[in-house]
Amino acid sequence: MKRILIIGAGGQIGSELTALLRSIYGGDNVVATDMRDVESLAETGPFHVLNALDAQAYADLVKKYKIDTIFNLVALLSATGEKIPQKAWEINIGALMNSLEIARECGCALFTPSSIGAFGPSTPKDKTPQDTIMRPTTIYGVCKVTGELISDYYHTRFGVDTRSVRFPGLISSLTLPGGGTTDYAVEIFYEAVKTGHFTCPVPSDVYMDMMYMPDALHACVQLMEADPDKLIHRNSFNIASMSFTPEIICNEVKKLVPGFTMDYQIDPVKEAIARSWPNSLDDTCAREEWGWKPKWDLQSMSVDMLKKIQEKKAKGLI
Ligand code: AKB
Repeated sequence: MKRILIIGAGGQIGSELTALLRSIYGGDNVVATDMRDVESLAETGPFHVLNALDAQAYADLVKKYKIDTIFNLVALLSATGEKIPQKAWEINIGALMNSLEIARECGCALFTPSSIGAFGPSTPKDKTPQDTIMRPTTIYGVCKVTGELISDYYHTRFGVDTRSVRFPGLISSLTLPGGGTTDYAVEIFYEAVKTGHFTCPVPSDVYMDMMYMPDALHACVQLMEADPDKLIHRNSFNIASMSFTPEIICNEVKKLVPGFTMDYQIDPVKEAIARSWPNSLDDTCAREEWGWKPKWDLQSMSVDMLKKIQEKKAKGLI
């Protein structure tokens, strides 16, 4: 049975991944940590407040709980990163370097997500290949490419079991994302339920890859369970399930929420970032090397998102 530590467990991915990992490996075997005190994470297993930049406190927890697998989910996202680039580097790379060193010292496997943000304007835009040009123009992307390279280095140089996927924009009804370029694809559902209207910060024609959270969580578990002998790549795998523009998702929401309207107030930073990212990824390597196969598409995801957010509204939670 794995003994898992999650850093950044209070975020969009972590809050749901913690629950899933605890359901698979048992509550006591999954230690959740976050910068902030997140009461709900303490209800089903151990929880500690941890600043992942504090290497000593981080290593102490790994040793105390005899951890063998770390999920490093600490990150400032793309749009926030452009406001405070030095801080973004300090946090994103600081947490990663501590994770790599602790994984090396303590013999842990390490999962660190990369992103479609690792690509840039000179990357082939459609069906972006697994191995291709990576010259991102955001600090977030620079951190992600650095993360991929240094994680592969730790694997080949020190034998650390590092693994990663390039996440697209993640859509979920549980925890809101914050500071990302793809956040609009979550916000649209909340606004559709709350007010019937959404003002979109990303231009109508920009394609980006997106994924429903259950598929993203499944990818984390499946990759960390994959047979290492079958992995040709490690850091990091393209994974994909749906790609759409704001106009396309607006039309999907309109089908499900009669009277829904959307207009645009373009955020120039988000527009520049979105236009620098791929339209869609080729995920053949992930499919072949560890059996990646998404379950959700735009239509099924939209139906489920709206149902869950409507339930939240009925309970007075939003
Ligand atoms: C962001 O928009 O910054 C993230 C990402 C695609 O990595 N959601």
